[in-house]
Amino acid sequence: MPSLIDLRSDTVTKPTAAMRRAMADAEVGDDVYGEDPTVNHLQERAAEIFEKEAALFVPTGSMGNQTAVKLHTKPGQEVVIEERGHIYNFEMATMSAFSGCLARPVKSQDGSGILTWDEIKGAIHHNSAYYVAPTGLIALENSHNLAGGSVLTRERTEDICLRAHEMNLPVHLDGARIFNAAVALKDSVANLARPADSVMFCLSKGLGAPVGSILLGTKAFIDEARTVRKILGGGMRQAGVLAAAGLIALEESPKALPNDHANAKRLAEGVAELPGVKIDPENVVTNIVIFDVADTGQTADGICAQLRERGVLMSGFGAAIRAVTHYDVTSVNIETALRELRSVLAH
Ligand code: TLP
Repeated sequence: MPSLIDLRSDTVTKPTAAMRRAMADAEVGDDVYGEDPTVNHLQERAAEIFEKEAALFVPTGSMGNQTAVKLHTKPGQEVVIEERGHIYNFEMATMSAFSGCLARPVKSQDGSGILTWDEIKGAIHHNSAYYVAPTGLIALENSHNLAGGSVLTRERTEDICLRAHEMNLPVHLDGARIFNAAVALKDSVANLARPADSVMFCLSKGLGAPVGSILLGTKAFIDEARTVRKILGGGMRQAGVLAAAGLIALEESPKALPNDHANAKRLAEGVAELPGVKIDPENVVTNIVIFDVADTGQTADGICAQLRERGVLMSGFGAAIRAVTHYDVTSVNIETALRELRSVLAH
């Protein structure tokens, strides 16, 4: 039986041979004492690449994001976020349970998931009546997962952050896939991250590490983030075995992302030709392909179940299906996935 073509997420990648070797050979120490040399090296390299003062290795993107929410806000405040944002939709209700905050979701009027300052401004409560919950944080996402991997340019990020800072509001950037955004925009992750007060990126998505994310910010912010990470149970001891794979992901994997983007584009173009499917391949600029199947006469979950029997995995999200490319997916796999999808939709 040929192996499955797994397009559910870029989180499914298996560590490369080089990552496994590095993990086996990693020098380690107790990271709760700050003594793991490989973790320290990873954090220093990440801070250098992003041109931020300091970085912290965290087990998951969710922990990195929620640590930032905790540090930027006070209980009773609101977090302004695009309505499909991950921090709001897919991190449980952690911003309320852990930070005592309420999400203030905002719809991006052009459907791109990329908010303008005017859209954000309309949702901000600043010097409002005392009985209105004040805004504590603006949360951005680049690339925007549920909006089909759309990207936030450096200029838009700068504009939003500048105006937010004029109102004394911090901005956190969920950059789980910021390396994909940088490739699509032909810009650097440092430029995309610079205006934000804090940034989280994942080593375990398109970059292919088995585990881990990084939170970045000022030295004072990261010192406090270390305490919040411990509160959340994220002090990982000899985490150098994970950081070793993360270092390879950080240094080597960005080079391969253009290939993932080309595969996603090809998939989107093929999918757009199928009857009843709605997607504009022009909007697919990174590694995420989301297409609407409401008019196919079948449900997204039903289509995904049939695809699974044919060895192709995709995820149903309401009336849409998401497929994510990554380094374990080849261009031949994309053609096979398209063939199977075409056949499922013909029944
Ligand atoms: N996203 C996962 C699922 O949770 C949907 C995926 O398969 O795409 N920010 C963004 C933008 C993300 O897409 C994700 C994971 C996270 C944060 C959280 O990262 P983890 O899973 O490491 O907690």
